[in-house]
Amino acid sequence: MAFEKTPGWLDWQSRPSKPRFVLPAGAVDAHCHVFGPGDAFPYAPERKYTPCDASKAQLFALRDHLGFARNVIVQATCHGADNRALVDALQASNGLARGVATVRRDVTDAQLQALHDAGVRGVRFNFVRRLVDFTPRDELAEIAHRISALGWHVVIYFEACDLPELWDFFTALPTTIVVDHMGRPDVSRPVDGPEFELFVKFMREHPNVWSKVTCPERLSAAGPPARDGQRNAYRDVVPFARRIVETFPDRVLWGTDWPHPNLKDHMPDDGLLVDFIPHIAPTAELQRRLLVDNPMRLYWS
Ligand code: 0GY
Repeated sequence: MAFEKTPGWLDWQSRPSKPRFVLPAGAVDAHCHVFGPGDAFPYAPERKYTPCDASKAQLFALRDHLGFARNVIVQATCHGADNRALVDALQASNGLARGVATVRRDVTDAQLQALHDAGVRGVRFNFVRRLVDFTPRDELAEIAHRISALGWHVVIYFEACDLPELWDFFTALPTTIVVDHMGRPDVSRPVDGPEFELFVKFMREHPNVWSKVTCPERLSAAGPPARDGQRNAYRDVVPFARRIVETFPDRVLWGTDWPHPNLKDHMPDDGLLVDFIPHIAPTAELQRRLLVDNPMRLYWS
């Protein structure tokens, strides 16, 4: 089936640079996606965007090019709760990929077990309105209780302004919780201002909450990097990510977010994104926890 991309869709860069930063052995790209290919794995009817294809082989080639050893592949909203592309990638990874799926209330125990056998270790609850339709909280709570029996966690994606309203729901979840992209802070606001303080409090008061310190290209208010200053890109995100890494070194994850859905201004060079890591995790010890120890504990133990 041929799919037409959303108008203005930016395709991922096919020739990313080689990072200067050498990743520690065993590093995990803990947030990335596969899209289709649509011919084999059709995009979901309820999707809010139609991406370019981004296959498992292309993801694994990027992994090797950047120097990662493993991937955590997160179900993207363009596939809805049809996890076939995700499962196909996990099964082709020789155990080098784990997954985060999307499921609905009607998922059977046998289907959950099959996802587990393929390498799924979490479900994603998405609260970003431009990406998904509303799902009743009682449905999500029910799913969380069912997947907790498998030892899985819940990945949550929300905008910073929605944290106050979602707080009680999140803090009642019975599993480890992993927040996508630091809860999407507005980085034009102060790092010690009320909005980000609330996120820090969320993590401080709830030891089951982890954060991905991901997506500087998505969060940066400074816009796309200048051609001649690329290695200084996204610096306005550094204080936010570094604060989370240094305050909660055992509960942070990092990922490329390849193939970077829904970016409007520019498509990042994944090599440059890897070069961002030492700015937010400045010591070898912090880098090892962020890139190896934490994801291995959450996804491979
Ligand atoms: C991301 C961010 C986005 C999209 C999705 O599943 C998705 O469609 O996660 C976004 O548009 O902000 O983490 O890939």
